[in-house]
Amino acid sequence: MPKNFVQKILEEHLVEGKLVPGEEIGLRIDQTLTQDATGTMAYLQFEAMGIPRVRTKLSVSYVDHNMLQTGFESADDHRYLQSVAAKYGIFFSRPGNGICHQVHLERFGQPGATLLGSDSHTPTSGGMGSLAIGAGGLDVAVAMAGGAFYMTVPKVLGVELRGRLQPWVTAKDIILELLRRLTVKGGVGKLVEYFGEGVGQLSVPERATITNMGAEFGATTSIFPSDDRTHEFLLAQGREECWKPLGPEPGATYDEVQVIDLDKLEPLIAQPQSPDNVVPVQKVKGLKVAQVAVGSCTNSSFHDLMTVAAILRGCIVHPDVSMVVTPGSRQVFAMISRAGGLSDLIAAGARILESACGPCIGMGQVPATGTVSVRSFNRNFPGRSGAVNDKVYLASPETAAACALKGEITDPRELGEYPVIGWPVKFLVDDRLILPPPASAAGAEIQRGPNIKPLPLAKPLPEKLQGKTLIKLGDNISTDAILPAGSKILPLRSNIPLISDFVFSQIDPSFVERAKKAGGGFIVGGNNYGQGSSREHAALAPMYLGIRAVIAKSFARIHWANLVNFGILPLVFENEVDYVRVNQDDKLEISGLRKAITSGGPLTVKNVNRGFEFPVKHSLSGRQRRVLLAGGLLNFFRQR
Ligand code: MIC
Ligand code: SF4
Repeated sequence: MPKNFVQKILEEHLVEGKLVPGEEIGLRIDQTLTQDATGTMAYLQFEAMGIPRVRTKLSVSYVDHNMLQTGFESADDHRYLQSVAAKYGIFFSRPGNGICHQVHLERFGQPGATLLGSDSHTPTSGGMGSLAIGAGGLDVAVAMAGGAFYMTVPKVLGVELRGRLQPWVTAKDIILELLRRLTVKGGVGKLVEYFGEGVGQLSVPERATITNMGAEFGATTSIFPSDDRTHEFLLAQGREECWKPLGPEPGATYDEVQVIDLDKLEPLIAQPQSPDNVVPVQKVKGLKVAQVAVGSCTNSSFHDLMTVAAILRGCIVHPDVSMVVTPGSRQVFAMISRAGGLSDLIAAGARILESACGPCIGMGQVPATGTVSVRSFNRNFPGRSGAVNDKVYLASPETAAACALKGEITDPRELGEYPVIGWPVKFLVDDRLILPPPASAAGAEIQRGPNIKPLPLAKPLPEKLQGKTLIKLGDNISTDAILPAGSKILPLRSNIPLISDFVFSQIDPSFVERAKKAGGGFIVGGNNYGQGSSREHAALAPMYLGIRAVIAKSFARIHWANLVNFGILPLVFENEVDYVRVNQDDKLEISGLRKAITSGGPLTVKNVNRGFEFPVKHSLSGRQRRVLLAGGLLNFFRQR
């Protein structure tokens, strides 16, 4: 049978298991990336493995999240990361060089390679034909140590792009349309491959906007073929030697197919507070806007920012709007400056921020109370902007720029002629902010500031678990809800004892005190528990507070794997009615745990208060069951 592109890359990198949907496989990882907010943990874990040098073909450490440096913590972390990179053979992208995904696409991504990143938007590099997967820091640490990356073989969803995009309709609208169709959980357990005549129309950065935001429907990753457009991009980046033509074999098939008629698409927008709450811009037009933000790893390429600059040229941002722009990388920043786009943005009154994640992760620019913020970003989960009841809308840079000019939600097609920006034949290449690792680690010393606290480890799984249901949650709880980011909490990412005080702080400020008093307990969740970010802190911090099991209707992929890695049992209600029958403060008990986990046998939870029992299941592989018995992946790795 002719193979699709995903099957070809999986086959080439398979080191364990069989390529049968639902089975666990081990993949060889060619490249890794980390960012500072997840990287410190990943490298503490790597250090604990006692391996002298990374064993990947390429590993890069980026600094882009924790940039405000409101205290000493983040600067200390950055120094730690730089010293670790030099010691272990890792490239170090200095603060100011840009957002990890944008820079990786520009300078390191490779068609046909596997990339594992400690950030959920790692699939951005799928835009150039890498199989790029987001994971927890510990999985990335294992990959750096030369270990395989384990995942359940997903189904392959083929997305056929037909026809041509109309003026003012963009790559962002393609991915918003898919989110509308699939919802935030519709891609869980799937790999997405784009094909069809419409693919050739999209440049690599536009493809990257699409693969980036595939994270929002929970897909393991998304990928485009490596074709002439990929060649053109790599050539313009001075990296032509990386290019090879790659794609599906003629006649290849997919487990499922979605067809998108590009001609019929119109500008779309995701309403608060979920990226799948998508409607045509027309439907919400006229709504007053107080803030517009253009940037993030989704939409901050040279082309995106030059288009916004052309829209704003000679105009001024509406008096009631605060507009901010974050260029995706230093390359983009320097190029919009040389091309005059930066002056247009400044003249229009846009506030220019450094090349980093910035407001996307709540590092500044918290919107005013009760106001609408339109952002070219990828996530609008409750509270992510920094305001609990925020009203963040997600749209293309074009729609965002139209809103900035008019002061209300505006269909960009009302602006008249679409400004066509040419693609650069040559990008401005200057890698001096990327420090290659020295040939030898001799003399390299790791610099550890006082914010970097030793990594807590879980204990081996006990025979019996008992405790209270500390919290009962609804569907689609994101890791932003479990452990928020923002300028107050993000600097504590290297300090689990301190950051643990913020678990569920936005939804239930009493949670931590209750968990500490009870010495731990259970979390009960709905569907798609743990969607969004890859931050393993959303597992580590609850583990630190004594949580040893989460019982939910279903889990998001990365968080599910993170729970196992840190010794927390992810259990699934066999019958959804039992979810209704469990309440906060109910005392639960699971006995015969080690035996059941060892044998893979059935598990029953006793609700002591209400006097009934209910069955729970799990889809853990044999390897994951051994990891849990050992009390997490690090304990398991050390035992071996
Ligand atoms: C995000 O977009 O939520 C982040 C911040 O980039 C996270 C990583 C993190 O929490 O550090 C992600 O997407 O994985
Ligand atoms: Fe950074 Fe936002 Fe992208 Fe996460 S989604 S990597 S916070 S820009």
